[in-house]
Amino acid sequence: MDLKKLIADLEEKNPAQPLYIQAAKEVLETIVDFVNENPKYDKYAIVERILEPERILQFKVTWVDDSGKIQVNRGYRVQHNMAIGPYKGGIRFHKNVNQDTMKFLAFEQTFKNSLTTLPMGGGKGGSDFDPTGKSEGEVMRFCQSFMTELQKHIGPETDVPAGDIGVGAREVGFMFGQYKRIRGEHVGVLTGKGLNWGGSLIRPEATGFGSIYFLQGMLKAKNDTIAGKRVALSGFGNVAWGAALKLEELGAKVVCISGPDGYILDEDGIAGEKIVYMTELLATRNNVLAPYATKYPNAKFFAGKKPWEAKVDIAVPCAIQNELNKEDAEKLVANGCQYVVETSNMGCTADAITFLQSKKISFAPGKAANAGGVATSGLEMSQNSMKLSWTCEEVDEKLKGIMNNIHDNCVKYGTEKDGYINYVKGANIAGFIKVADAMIDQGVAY
Ligand code: 2IT
Repeated sequence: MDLKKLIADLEEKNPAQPLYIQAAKEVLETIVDFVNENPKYDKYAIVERILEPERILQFKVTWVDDSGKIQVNRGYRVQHNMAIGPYKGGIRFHKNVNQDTMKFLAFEQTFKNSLTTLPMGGGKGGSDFDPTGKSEGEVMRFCQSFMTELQKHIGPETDVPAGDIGVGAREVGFMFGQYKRIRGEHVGVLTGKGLNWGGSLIRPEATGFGSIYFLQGMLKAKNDTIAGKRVALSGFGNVAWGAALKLEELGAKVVCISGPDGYILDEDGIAGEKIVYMTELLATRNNVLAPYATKYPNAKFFAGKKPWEAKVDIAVPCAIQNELNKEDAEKLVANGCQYVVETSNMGCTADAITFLQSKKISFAPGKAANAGGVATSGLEMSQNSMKLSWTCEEVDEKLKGIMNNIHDNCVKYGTEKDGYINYVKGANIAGFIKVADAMIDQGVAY
């Protein structure tokens, strides 16, 4: 493959889509040697084909707010790649959602889902609907209107959405209800469902748990252990919550969480009832973390700042893309941080990753570290198909096995001559192989 030409074409074909270009460029740069060693991929133009989403749906979502005013939003579903299974990926409700966001997330999802070893293709959806401060009725009417259109394009064997930023169990419930109302079918068309109606145990915790299981692999690879480590998380949503629970269980000390308004430094550790309080703050849907410092006066709140300036051993970005830039990475390294576990999708900028790798920091990319969420969605799909439910222990064991396997694959394809594990390269190559080989087997069909 001609890397220079592919990147030039990528930039020309996707004008004003910096996120998609960032995600795709990272993959191209890390798989180039592998692809050139295996000529079959060029013969079948796999790289050119994988760069093009199979389908991009954009639709209008109108709804009536509590004051009776008509609101208009945009809805999206990017069906990126179906080679190894039905499209699978979350739905994001966030004011910054646009086609670029959806494309980069769907692209990442294809590689991530491949890494899980479960039969799931890659997709992503969402809307620029901003849930902040919306009433329950408004959220329900929005979800119903959104699903009225989306249901034309999804199904348990074609495309199975789930939650993401701004979409939790409540929104999945509203969307599931509308799908069922229109189609008259109670099927596994969404994951992240409630336990009483087809959901899986451990799915709520899975993204955070999985990321910490992955971190355990990173520590083990360096003969290190988790107990007593100081950890900064960003965000205070579902992902940070799951990570905080697992970190507490394993004896690490979480000292930071963050919100759009700033970050909390709590030297007493964010554990126990404080993790429960995080979920209460999230449930207010005001998107502010400042009240934490009022409730726990020993904690300090730094308005408008990011947690990467705190002195920690481990940083776990759990919020949103490009939340950790080179300057942040420099501060972390200067303070002795040894591990960065990207748990948000593309949470670090490209130059932050380059910097961390140049300092031989152990860095895990989101598509490997956060794959536990979608992996457990895959397990939810399996349970739906069997019409059975597994216990917590069964799901958790499978999740652990999947995360260990992803770690092993990153080591297999990403270990460099000096022994440094380039997890970005390892994840991209391992994720690529399965999708690429399936595409070759299936002929020129996308
Ligand atoms: O980014 C992600 O992997 C998710 N939001 C979860 C997707 C899923 O289908 O469970």
